[in-house]
Amino acid sequence: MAAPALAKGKSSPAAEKFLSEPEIAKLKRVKVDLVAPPMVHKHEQVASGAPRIVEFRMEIEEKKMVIDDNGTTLQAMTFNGSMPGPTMVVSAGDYVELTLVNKASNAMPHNVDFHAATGALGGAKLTNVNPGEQVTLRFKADRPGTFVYHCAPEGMVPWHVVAGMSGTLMVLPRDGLKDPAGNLLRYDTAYTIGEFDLYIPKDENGKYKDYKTLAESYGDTAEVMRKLIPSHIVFNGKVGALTGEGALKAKVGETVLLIHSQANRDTRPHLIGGHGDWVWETGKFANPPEKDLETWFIRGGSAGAALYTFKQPGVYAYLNHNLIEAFELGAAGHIVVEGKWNDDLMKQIKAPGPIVA
Ligand SMILES: [Cu+2]
Repeated sequence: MAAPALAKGKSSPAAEKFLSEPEIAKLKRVKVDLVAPPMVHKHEQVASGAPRIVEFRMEIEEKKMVIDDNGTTLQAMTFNGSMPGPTMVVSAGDYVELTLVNKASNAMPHNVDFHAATGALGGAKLTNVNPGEQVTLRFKADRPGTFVYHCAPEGMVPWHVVAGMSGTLMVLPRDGLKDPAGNLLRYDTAYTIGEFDLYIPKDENGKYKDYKTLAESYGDTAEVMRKLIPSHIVFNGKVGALTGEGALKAKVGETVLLIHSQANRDTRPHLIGGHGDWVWETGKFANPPEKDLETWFIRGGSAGAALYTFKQPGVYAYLNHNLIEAFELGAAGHIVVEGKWNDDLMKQIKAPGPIVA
């Protein structure tokens, strides 16, 4: 039986037993309603039972989105109307069963490639849907970690990805997250951040172009893409999406899991005034996490995860620490933390004042 082996945290392919279709049919089914980023749907951190089939449904929505404070627009493509798409959470050994709906109002064919899945280009070959169609894919989530998923239609892969079609699947170990000594690591809240490098074309006067249709934006966008210099780099769909009203929230003493995906381009997350207490920068939970990181590194085409327990109140910035990408191009958000200040960790001994001779 696969279940006992997985319960011990063994996920090496050699130890794996493959279930037959009748065995899979006997598994318990659970339906999960996805929630919009930066939130993550309710889930258990330690699996309470045997592997299940977890059903998800996502609708693809093409739409024009405003991506900065100057009203610049992106002819975007999204899973469920958001950038990134919603984060899905299962436990290792569970089966993901996704129904992917391509709304009739869309113009393009789409599909989905799960980096967590095995075979058929991540599922992309089995999920090609034209506008007005839907498809259902099942795969075994047999490796723990945070994994990118993204659209990957033949001949148009990078365009669909940089136009917004990516998200994260988090596969938790059945016995939960562990530090290198094997102690259980828990979080109080999980937030999901998707970082997007955008390539908005400019007209002859240097102004960003606005397109009436998705298809019209393609040629110019591909030209900008080939230069490899993004016009904007944003968290969750827009410059400032995670600031002000959209800022993430926490309390002193609270442990937060920050999931960070980048489907196309490298990034280097950093929490100003904080750290990564435990970080899986390559995002795969069977590997021991690193501790005390100032800045970590998410490879383009992956998702990573960092745990942090807040010790001081205040407004923190969470950003890509190429500071030009953060402050000029948009890759920055805020975490507003309530609680009591700790003078032992930091104290202003003398406030700024005139220089004393
Ligand atoms: Cu697509």
